[in-house]
Amino acid sequence: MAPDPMAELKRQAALAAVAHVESGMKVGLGTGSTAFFAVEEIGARLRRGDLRDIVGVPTSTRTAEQARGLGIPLAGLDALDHLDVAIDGADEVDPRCDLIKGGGGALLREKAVERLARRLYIIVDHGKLSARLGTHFALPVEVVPAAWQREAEALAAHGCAPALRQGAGAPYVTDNGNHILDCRFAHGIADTHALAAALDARPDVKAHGLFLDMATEVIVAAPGGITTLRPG
Ligand code: A5P
Repeated sequence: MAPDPMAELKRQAALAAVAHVESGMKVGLGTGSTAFFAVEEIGARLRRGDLRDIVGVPTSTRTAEQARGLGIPLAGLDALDHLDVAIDGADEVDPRCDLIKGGGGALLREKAVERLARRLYIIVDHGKLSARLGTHFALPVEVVPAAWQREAEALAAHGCAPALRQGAGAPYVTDNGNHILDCRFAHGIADTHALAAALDARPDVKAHGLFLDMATEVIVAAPGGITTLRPG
């Protein structure tokens, strides 16, 4: 089968991020098709003996299963007060290195894990870059299931069209038992910090996909090679 060029870009970005992982580190393990390659590479380096004494903190049940299958020792968030690094993908990245995440539904744990990381490496292909967040990707907002309609109305007041994410014939349920509203903004999100503050203040919003001021580096893979973006 011919290699998938997009998968190859994701793999290259993942390898560049895993190069920052050293023996003895506590590592946040992201979720998604790009983070998958990073987890695979950490497993391979452990098997070869190039890395030792790694503790991984997974951001989803999917990633936990993958990491277990590769023999990566895991810990829960409760067991640690910080992580040395975390590596994860993103759905959209702006020039400030702010992100939309949560396309894979793992946003709540991703944010909880990645907040504890001293360095957060975001790995993307060049198609994820955007002048303004929300232009290309709907913003995922994780809400308490019983309150989804009220939350959808409140979100619409911010100028977006929220849609309840569907799974197999029923609303999608996250690892935390919540639903997701995917919020499409016709012209992108004008003020990401104001929107994040408004969402953070709503008790029935359990997480949102705006990851602001969190990435240390964004590693971007394009056909011409790898570039690294830094905030500021
Ligand atoms: C998972 O909830 C997401 O935040 C992913 O990290 C993000 O959607 C990127 O996924 P891909 O690498 O599959 O595009």
